[in-house]
Amino acid sequence: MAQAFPEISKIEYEGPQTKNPLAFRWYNADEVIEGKTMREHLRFAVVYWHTFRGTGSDPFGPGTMIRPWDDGSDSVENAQKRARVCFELCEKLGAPFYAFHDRDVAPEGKTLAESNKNFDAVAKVLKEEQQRTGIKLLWGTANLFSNPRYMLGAATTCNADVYAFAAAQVKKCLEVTKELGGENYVFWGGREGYQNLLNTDMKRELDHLARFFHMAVAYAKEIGFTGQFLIEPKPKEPTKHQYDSDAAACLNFLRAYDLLPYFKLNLETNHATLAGHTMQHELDYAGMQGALGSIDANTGDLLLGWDTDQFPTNIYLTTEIMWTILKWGGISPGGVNFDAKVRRESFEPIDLFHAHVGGMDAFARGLKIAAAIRADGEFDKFVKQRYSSFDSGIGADVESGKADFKSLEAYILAKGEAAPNASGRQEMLEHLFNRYI
Ligand code: XLS
Ligand code: NI
Ligand code: NI
Repeated sequence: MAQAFPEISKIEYEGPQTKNPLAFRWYNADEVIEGKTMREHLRFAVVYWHTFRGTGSDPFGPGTMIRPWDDGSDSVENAQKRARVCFELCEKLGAPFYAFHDRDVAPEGKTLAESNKNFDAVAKVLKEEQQRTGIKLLWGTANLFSNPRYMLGAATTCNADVYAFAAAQVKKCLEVTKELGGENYVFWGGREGYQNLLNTDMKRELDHLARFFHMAVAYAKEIGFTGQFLIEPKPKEPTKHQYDSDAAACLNFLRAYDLLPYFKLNLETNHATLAGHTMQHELDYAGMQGALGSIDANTGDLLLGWDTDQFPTNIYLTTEIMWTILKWGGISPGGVNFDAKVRRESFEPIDLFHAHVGGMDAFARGLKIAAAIRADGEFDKFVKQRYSSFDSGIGADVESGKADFKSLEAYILAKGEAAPNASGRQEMLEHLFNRYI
């Protein structure tokens, strides 16, 4: 097949001084940081849906993207051709992974059987290309939200037939993900949520969702799929109340339904923003519970209230993310997955390269800065000192469980007043952070 991007050769690391926009200034795949290469830390993945199926349409106008390799048809041949282009892009970027929904890679047929056949025909090409290039599948997922049958949800629908259809679709997607050696499998909530409690039995819907996940766990076991299951929180869009609203809500749901041992979280920056959290908050919350699985690397626009899925370029953001990921010991077998789209005005094929190179470099730089922050240890020292009243005496009694309300009361009665507080020094710390940037 002729190349889709003939004018672009493999993107190389040229160092911070380069003026070449299609070279890495920071992402040096083999460079070792804290004992691992950048490639191993970052595990970059290209997403199929935005990058190969995004048209640039918005509610006010049709698509704008120029994609010369795509004949715009829904044929299996066109889907297979597109699959090969995906690998050309990943290879030239040096991205070791990709991720897909079942319906992005292969056209949906008139029946489930036909859809499965189409999926197999494209999976065959994906497998060939994986073998040819060594590029791997970070995760697969089923699209349980685009087809109108899922208008009321999939695993939380009130229509048992739709529920069964969704189960069958996930079953097939698990099989294909296993066949392709996928290292994870993602559930993003799609239309699992509600618009109005007047027509919704929330308890019943959540019970059904939990049953669905238990069935997925059982089937994975049955077929020997050992990839990590991930849930991707998002608070709204498309429904007003998405059940998997944020890290805390997901972990509570998983714990309540005995699913915690089988799942971790795939956290996305733009979803954290919509939830009214920072990405760092979401990562730290998941990390402290041993549930930090993977990230969808993108960014929103604070002036727009929806999931704009832009490519991340903000060094503060990538530093905070990588700092927290390092803190909790990394994300493997997860990765840094660019769930991001070029904007509709960036319609040329080369924009796909500019977007990914910029995103990869921003994360590489964030990783380097985060490692420098950790090596100096100034923040750690400050935080440790801040809690030092719990290292000995009455504080240590609290942490060890020795203290109770009576002993704490006796302690304060004897002392008369608490020791004075120390300044939080936020401005000093923000200024210190800038020193590393
Ligand atoms: C949508 C989600 C979606 C998932 C995969 O907002 O980010 O793209 O990552 O289903
Ligand atoms: Ni996502
Ligand atoms: Ni998203």
